[in-house]
Amino acid sequence: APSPVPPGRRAPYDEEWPTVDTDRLAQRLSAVVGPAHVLRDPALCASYETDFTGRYRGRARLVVRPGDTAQVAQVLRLCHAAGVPVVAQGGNTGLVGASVPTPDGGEVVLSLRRLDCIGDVDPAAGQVTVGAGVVLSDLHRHVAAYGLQFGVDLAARDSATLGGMIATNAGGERVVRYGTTRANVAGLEAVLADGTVLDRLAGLPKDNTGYDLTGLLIGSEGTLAVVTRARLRLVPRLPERVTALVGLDSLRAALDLVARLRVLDSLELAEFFMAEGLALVLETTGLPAPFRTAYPVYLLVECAGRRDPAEELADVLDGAGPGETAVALADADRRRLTAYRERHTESINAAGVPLKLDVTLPLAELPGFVAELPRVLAGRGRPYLFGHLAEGNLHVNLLDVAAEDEEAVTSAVLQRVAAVGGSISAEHGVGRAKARHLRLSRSEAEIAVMRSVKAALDPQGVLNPGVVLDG
Ligand code: 2HG
Ligand code: ZN
Repeated sequence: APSPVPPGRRAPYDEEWPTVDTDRLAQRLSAVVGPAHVLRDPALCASYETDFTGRYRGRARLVVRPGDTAQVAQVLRLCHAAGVPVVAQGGNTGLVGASVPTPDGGEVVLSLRRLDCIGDVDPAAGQVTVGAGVVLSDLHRHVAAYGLQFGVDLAARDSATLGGMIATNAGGERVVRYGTTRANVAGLEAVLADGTVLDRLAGLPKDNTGYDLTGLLIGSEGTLAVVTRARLRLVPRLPERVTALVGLDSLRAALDLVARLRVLDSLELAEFFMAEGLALVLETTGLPAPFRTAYPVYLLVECAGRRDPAEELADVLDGAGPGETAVALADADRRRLTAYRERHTESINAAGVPLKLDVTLPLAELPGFVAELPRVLAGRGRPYLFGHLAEGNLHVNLLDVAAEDEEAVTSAVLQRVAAVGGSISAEHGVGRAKARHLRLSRSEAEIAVMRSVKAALDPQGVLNPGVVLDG
């Protein structure tokens, strides 16, 4: 039945759609993707409507699952004509509410998961073309056979899709060596709100022909276009790998160690977590404690090279000061050490619905920020801190924040981050979670430019309204 346009939304502007008629839209979409790929049954839509922390929940007008770029273009053309907002979704592992619908926004969820083709690796170029729905761990497996690897890796590798990683410019664990997703994408194919396809898949390493559209779309969180395919840069797969876990007395000691590790060209990862987080991980997962003693801070380090990097890592760790070190070379042992860090997210989730604040701090400010945090929180919520220490990327997870305190706590923490020169979103994006705080990290002039870009690419405002830019 025709439904009224929700408050705050533009009316459908195409004469063909005097009101948003969901039945009719569903019919038209079914003709494009096949009826099996238009979901309206609440039970089938449910997994597309809630983010994986359970914090962001909405109701989709319907879920549509196109199978290729041409279908994505037709889906967008129809939604655009009907004035219906569209939320693009990949593996739905995002943490800022940018890939799920809102409770009453009437969004169509556009799932890209069926775009899961992985092309042949081009060994001469060191590149591969993938569909937006390819899952990261499938990509890792596919390219390994060519002696290559994709530089970006993260704990959600078994669900996160490349399209979502590109939309959020995902960082993850190996940024210290390979950079964020942006540095590892050579080109894109994407569909604009009105169904226009942009093809920048050639992946030419040198191509200075005007504005960098690929760079613009990376990290745009589904607000400027929908990524359908990507040309990815690959890096040599390094066969010799060593992982170490170090227990330390303080964050300052961990940072001193990072400074000494940075001189190693084999350094791939330097991650940290703290005593409270480890205790929760042990309790949830049943893993044995890594050391007999508990330490305030733990640093997880990985080095990789053509030649065994274990010796050079040992040389640096020997000077790490008081604490203990566990070193692993075999894959299974390395995975065990990594699990203490990677299983933080699920362990925190098992204990409740966390308030997640993903921030970057200048490294010199990090210990001071952490020491200040109890004063900033003033007893509101239990903090669990972990993250990517080499980049100063702190995942501030807070459990048990009362609903009425969430806004004040978020503001207080993000203001503190901005005051010491950090960023209010390191790698998870702005999403809906931080749209109203964007001014803390971006100037009025920058936000005005961002609004102009949004208006130019999506003049009807149908792509992910309320994400990145509020209102
Ligand atoms: C990670 O580093 C992810 O594991 C998730 O970015 C962080 O759960 C989080 O807050
Ligand atoms: Zn992270």
